[in-house]
Amino acid sequence: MKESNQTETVLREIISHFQVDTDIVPYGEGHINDTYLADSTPYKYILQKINHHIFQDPDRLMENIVAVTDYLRKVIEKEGGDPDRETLTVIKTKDGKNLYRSETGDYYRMYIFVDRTKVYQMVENQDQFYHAAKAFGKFQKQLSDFDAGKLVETIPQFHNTCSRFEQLKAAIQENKAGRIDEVLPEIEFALAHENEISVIVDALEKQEIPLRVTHNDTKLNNVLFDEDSGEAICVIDLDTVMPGSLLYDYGDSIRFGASSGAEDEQDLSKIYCDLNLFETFTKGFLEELSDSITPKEVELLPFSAKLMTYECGIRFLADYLNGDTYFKVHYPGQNLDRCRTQFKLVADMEEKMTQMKQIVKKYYNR
Ligand code: ADP
Ligand code: GN1
Ligand code: MG
Repeated sequence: MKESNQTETVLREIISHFQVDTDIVPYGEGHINDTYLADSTPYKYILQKINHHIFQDPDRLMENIVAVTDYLRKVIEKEGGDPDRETLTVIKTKDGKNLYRSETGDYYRMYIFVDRTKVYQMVENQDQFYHAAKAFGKFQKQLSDFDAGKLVETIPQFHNTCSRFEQLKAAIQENKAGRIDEVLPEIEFALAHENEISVIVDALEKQEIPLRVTHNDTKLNNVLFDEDSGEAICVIDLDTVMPGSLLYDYGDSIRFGASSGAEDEQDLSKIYCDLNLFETFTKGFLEELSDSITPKEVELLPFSAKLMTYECGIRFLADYLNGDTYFKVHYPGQNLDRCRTQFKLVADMEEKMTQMKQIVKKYYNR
């Protein structure tokens, strides 16, 4: 994709405020921020325009990220790892800030590009997903003693499925984009699951499961794989690192990575929850966290996969009804396609719940 000359000029101006001098091209497949690769080999950087409609306090957001990555650097060094490759490194602006605010009011940040790594939009083999599980499990372990009080909630109630349900109801009520008649079966499916939406929220509130520092957006494309070893070495996209539940990270990983197809696959006959992938991820995740995970969390693992998938589905549906204002879309019905794959996965997981529970038991037998 080639940026227009005008955008190129703007980006060149933006980059002149950081301590680097390079060319820039659009990069990656995230749904939220605008990402660019700034390449002046051998030095490469990631430049990102932060979506400040979603992240409304970019300064505090960057304070979170700097606090978390500084902490991780020390842990990684102690463990004998390479912090430049195993966590994100923020590049400051020339005047020593974590962000550059452009004249148009946009916020830009820069990271070291972790070179000789790969990102996958879909799992290509079991081994990859096993390594992703280890990476997300390890990430949580490395942050287990991090003072959660230092973190702001960058998006309040991010994984509160009850709030998400209310947002869907408001979207249905308002019908802003006039699309309600197209999505009646999806609305019916969403509303029929109301009795389950509070399970994790309630367990947290009653302290049946602990609040931890979690990533909250554990998609496969938010982890970088080393090109040589094939191992998942660096967890990225740290915008949503906040106090949360381990179940969010596990559930969201399964939602995306254990699906047999792409998030926006239109042929729903191709979409199901792959139990081999489910098992592989569960194994890797529990290997990393077996010392700290609680029995109640273990009990809720299979359900969390279903609930996180459902939650994402209702978010896509609400965004479709609102006129695609949150998630980036590349064609008009993409959010609806995404919603449908998520609901197909939920229905499939419902059928496979007994097997999913058996698999979890196999890797946690205390
Ligand atoms: P979004 O919030 O929009 O998902 P991400 O932070 O996940 O944005 O970045 C989008 C993509 O850019 C990632 O999936 C990955 O391919 C790439 N990327 C981001 N940061 C780095 C980095 N430091 N090194 C290498 N690639 C990166
Ligand atoms: C967004 O930024 P990205 O593409 O990694 C979203 C996640 C959703 C995901 C669905 C901040 O993730 O919550 O699960 O899309 N991130 C935010 O693919 O809303
Ligand atoms: Mg991302």
